[in-house]
This record gives sequence, structure tokens and C-alpha cells, in this order.
Amino acid sequence: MTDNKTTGNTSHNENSNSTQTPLSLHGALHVEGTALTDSHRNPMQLRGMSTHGIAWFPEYINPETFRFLRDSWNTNCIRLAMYTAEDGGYCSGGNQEELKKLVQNGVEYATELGMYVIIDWHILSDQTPLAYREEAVHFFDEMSKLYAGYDNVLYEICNEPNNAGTWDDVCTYADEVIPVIRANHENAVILVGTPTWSQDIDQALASPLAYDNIMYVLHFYAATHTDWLRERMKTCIDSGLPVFVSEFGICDASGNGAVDIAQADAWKELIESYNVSYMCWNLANKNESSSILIPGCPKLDGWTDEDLSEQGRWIRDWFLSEHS
Ligand code: IDC
Repeated sequence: MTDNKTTGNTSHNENSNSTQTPLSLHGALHVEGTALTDSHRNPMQLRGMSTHGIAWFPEYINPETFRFLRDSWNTNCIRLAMYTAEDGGYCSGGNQEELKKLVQNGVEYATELGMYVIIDWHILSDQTPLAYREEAVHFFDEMSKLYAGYDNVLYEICNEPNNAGTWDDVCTYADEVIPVIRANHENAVILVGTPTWSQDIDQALASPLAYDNIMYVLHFYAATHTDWLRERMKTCIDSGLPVFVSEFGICDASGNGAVDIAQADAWKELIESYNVSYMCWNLANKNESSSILIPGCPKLDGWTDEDLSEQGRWIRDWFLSEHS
């Protein structure tokens, strides 16, 4: 961590005998070849929960939830998902000051706990990141000025381009947004979404962006996306592409429906064998199978088996099986 920023209190799972946190242990992250690496140039795997839309489920942005996820679920990262075009989104009538305040609170809580945090510009129904490019430039300029000295902040500039959102669009957009972030926060790791709801990482491989410290985003929902997408991930990483799984579920791509444990286990095995970072969708109690809490669960932390959905129990067990 830079300068006088706190690196937080004890995390039991990162190092049970000390007051180390993920951030104090690993420091600033960089991309070397296909790997995310820490400040000691060791491979680094980020893992944790993605919030649901912060406009809809702001209650999970609180220090006790994050602390529980760090200490009892062995996670080291939080993703803050801010929709841009959905109901109450940043560019579709949401209160921008309130949304930014939620992001800032989330970053501060993560920082106090020594966790990494991803600021996610969650495009979806807007399809192409060019739809709100000006808003995005202003937003990321403001955020990267605020967090220029923070080694734990990553920027995810476009969740999921889809339909009209082509790789050309992403490149045009990235060439506007990335230099703005880099002017403020020089070495930040930046995550770049890919077409077809962040499945077409092969297009990024064919025509990569000309920046360092970039990772390309792959998303999967295990009941929908199976062998063919795992094969693509393997091929792309083997061919030199740095890949980051900033969102996934083990149900179908609607965020609902039955979970597929066999497919989920196959993804888990692949992700571990390549040491890919992985963030699970979603930290909420919505009535959908991708929510890790059962519908209406009122607890913000301290969850036990009865509070967790099937996906919730599965992802908790994965996090707890990790060693560092
Ligand atoms: C879904 C939420 C759902 C919400 C919907 C809005 O789970 O509650 O009503 O968005 O359209 C994604 C997206 C993510 C989706 C998720 C499940 O990044 O925003 O969340 N999903 O559909 N990509 C693939 C699946």
C-alpha cells in the first residue's frame, strides 16, 4: 500500500499468525505475460464476491459484510457492480452522486480491511460501451483521481458488451478511457470486457489492446456455458492472453434456473489449473439462484448453511478450499 493508507486488520485465512491482510501481503498488482502477479512478482489469484447492482442492494456495502467475506470466507477481493443502463443505473436516471458515494464507501471499506476492490462499469442493456462513453470517461477520471494512490483498486471498464457492442467498439472505447485512468493512476490493473457478454476473448487475442497491465474479461454461467467456452479460455491463455473471470454463476445465463454442479466443478478445476482470478455473481438475497443468500435472508454477515442458496454453499466451499 502506498504512503500512509491503512492496510487493515487481521485476516485469519491469509496468515493466521499475523496481522497481515491480502493487501499488506501482496501489495500492488501487475500483469506479467498471462499472469496477474503481486508486488513480489509471485502469481496472484483474486477471488471473491461481486455485489449485485449497488443501486438495488446497497445494504451489502458495509464493513461487516466485507470483513466476514475476508475472514470467514477466505476472499481477498470485492467487485462493486454499478449498472449503467438498467433501472436506476448511472446513465439511466440513477442518482449519480449517491451511486458514486456507494462506490467510494465500498472502496474505503475494502481498503480498511486490506482487500482488493474492482470498480465495475456494468454495461448490459446498453450493449456497446460507446453508448455512454462520455459519462464513462468522466466517471473513470474522477475515480482514478480519487484512487491514484491505492494499490488495491482495479478498474473494470465495460462489464459485458453484447449484440451491437463489437470488439471494434470496445477498442475505440478503451482508447478513450484507459489513457484517462492511466494519467491519474499510472499502473492500475484494468479489466476489459469482451463481446457476446464477455465470452469472445478470442477476438481480444486476435487484436489485443496496446497497453500494459490489462486483463481481458471472460464470464460464464455454468449451466449455459460449457466445454466450448472452457476450450476457448484454455486456447487463449495458452496463446498468451491474460484472462480474468470477473463474473460467473453456476446456474444459467439468466442468473436463475437450476445450478449445474458437474459443469461448475469442471470450471473450478480449469480456473485453478490456470490460477485465474474469479469473482462470483451475486452478493444478494434476491429470489434467483445466482444470489448466494436465500430469498429475503436478512443477515448481512455470519451466514450459515440455512442462509445460503445452493450456489452460496458451493462458492463458500470453494473459497474455503483455497490456501493463500
Ligand atoms: C442479472 C441479475 C438480475 C437482474 C438482471 C438485469 O441477476 O437480478 O434483473 O441482471 O438485467 C450477466 C450480467 C448480470 C446479470 C447476470 C444474470 O453481467 O448483470 O445479472 N448475467 O443474468 N451476464 C450474464 C449473466
